[in-house]
Amino acid sequence: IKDGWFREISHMWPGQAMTLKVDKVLHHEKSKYQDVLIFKSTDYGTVLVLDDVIQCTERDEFSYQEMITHLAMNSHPDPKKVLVIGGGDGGVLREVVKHEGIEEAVLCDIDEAVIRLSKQYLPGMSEGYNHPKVKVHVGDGFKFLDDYKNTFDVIITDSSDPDGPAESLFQKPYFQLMHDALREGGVITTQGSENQWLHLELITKLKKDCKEIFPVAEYAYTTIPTYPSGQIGFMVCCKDANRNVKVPVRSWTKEEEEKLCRYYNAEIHKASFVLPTFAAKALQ
Ligand code: AAT
Repeated sequence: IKDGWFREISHMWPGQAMTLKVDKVLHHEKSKYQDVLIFKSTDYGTVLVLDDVIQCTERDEFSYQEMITHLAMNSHPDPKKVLVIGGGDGGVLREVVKHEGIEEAVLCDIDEAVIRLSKQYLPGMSEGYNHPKVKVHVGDGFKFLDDYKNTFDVIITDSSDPDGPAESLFQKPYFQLMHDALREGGVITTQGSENQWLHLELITKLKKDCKEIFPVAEYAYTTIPTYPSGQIGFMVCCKDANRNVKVPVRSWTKEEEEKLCRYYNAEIHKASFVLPTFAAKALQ
């Protein structure tokens, strides 16, 4: 923070930086794994920052949390057991429990500080923790997954960027672990290493790795002002070769959609897989 502005400077997005005006710093600590900063911004509500990278702001988080969750959940005919890796703010859990058929939603985040501080400073996201079907585990997602085979219907990896404690969650062995932890017909979504403007090479490699493990592996994206270049991508993969994840297999009515979600709807589910020519070509 300099002169009342937070600047998100990182080698992961060379020569550019999102800048948010700070109203007040609410909390700052070094956890076991990362530097945790929470501040109140002038126009984006409360902001969570890990190792100098914006994780979420109250104003636009729903775009990311709804899309990463419902792209997976609505690509499964009847998800009962759901696993969230990362997602310590609780926002993805909040979205998962909107699906009434679920029997269990497990969250595994590496950092208890993110969970503790989100409960204190981000009530609109951490409300996800209050649901009776939610279970929380603090630990490394890679290690956690290794203990589960043939268990989950949906796995959502809401992780920080590849530079830091989440590095292993972007590599091929992790996708194999997720594949093996899924039951038949299972679906995953992951934070797809940022976006088309910045990381086309990384995304191309990620998609190729996924394709070698899952019969279905597609790239989708959403718009979000406070992530680098205003968008972020997802890998959406399925164990069932005959499933088309680009079209929801379940959907809410228009009225339900408007009540439950502010960004996601059945039309944007389909549209989020449509890529501009330069990106489509690279990912072919
Ligand atoms: N919900 C949107 C915010 C995130 S949160 C990313 C979470 O991943 C953090 O809570 C962090 O503690 C957790 N995490 C990091 N590494 C691991 C790991 N190895 N195992 C389990 N959890 C982990 C995503 C922000 C995207 C940023 C885009 N620039």
